[in-house]
Amino acid sequence: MTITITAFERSPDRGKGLARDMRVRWALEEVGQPYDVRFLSFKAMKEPAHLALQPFGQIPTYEDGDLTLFESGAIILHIAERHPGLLPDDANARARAIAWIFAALSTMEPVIVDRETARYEEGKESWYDERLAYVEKRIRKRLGELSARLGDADWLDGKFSAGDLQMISVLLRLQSSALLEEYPGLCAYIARGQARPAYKRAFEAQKAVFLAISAAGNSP
Ligand code: GTB
Repeated sequence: MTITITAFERSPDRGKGLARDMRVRWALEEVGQPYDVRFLSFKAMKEPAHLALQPFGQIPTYEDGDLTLFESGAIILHIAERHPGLLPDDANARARAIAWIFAALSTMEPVIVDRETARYEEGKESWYDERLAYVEKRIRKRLGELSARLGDADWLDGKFSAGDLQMISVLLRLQSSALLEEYPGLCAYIARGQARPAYKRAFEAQKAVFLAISAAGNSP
């Protein structure tokens, strides 16, 4: 049975690959697993059929036979554990790669998402610029620490792993800001991830959805 994931019918990122289905697509491409995508409108995401799969009414989800998963981190860990290619065989190296998945999601992503939330929800407030300065200070702290750990290495711990996939996906959320430019080592790290054939296939697949909608005169 083919794996099915869910994605936005009309992604607000207009094909930039920033929604979290991109991470799942990338992981599936890395391990060579074919997949189908069920596209959801914002309305359908909040209806009972989807809420039964994803209690928060979000994408992505993952269905494979009788297994349904939500949370992109759990999905990527599952894919990496189920198929060779994204986690090392050595038990300790494997544990460290998994630690990097968690670091991406629970240490890096919250401060990065805080910047987006501040812009959407507080961007018009008189104190927004001051708040943004604090938010960006927290992001710089984490980027500096991550950059120091990565150093001159290609990947976070030996070979490319699901930890790098998750970390690069999280860092890409900063693409629209100038913050990343202050960390050339991280820019090169992201570029290495984006140069992977699996990343490119995943990116083109999600972009094709936006292009098809635009061609039909239905720009998101
Ligand atoms: N913790 C969950 C996971 O990792 O799976 C979070 C899932 C999540 O945030 N999903 C978002 C969603 O469904 C899409 S990815 N949002 C709709 C809703 O909550 O009602 C987040 C996202 C959305 C849009 C952009 N963008 O336009 O650039 C980037 C990222």
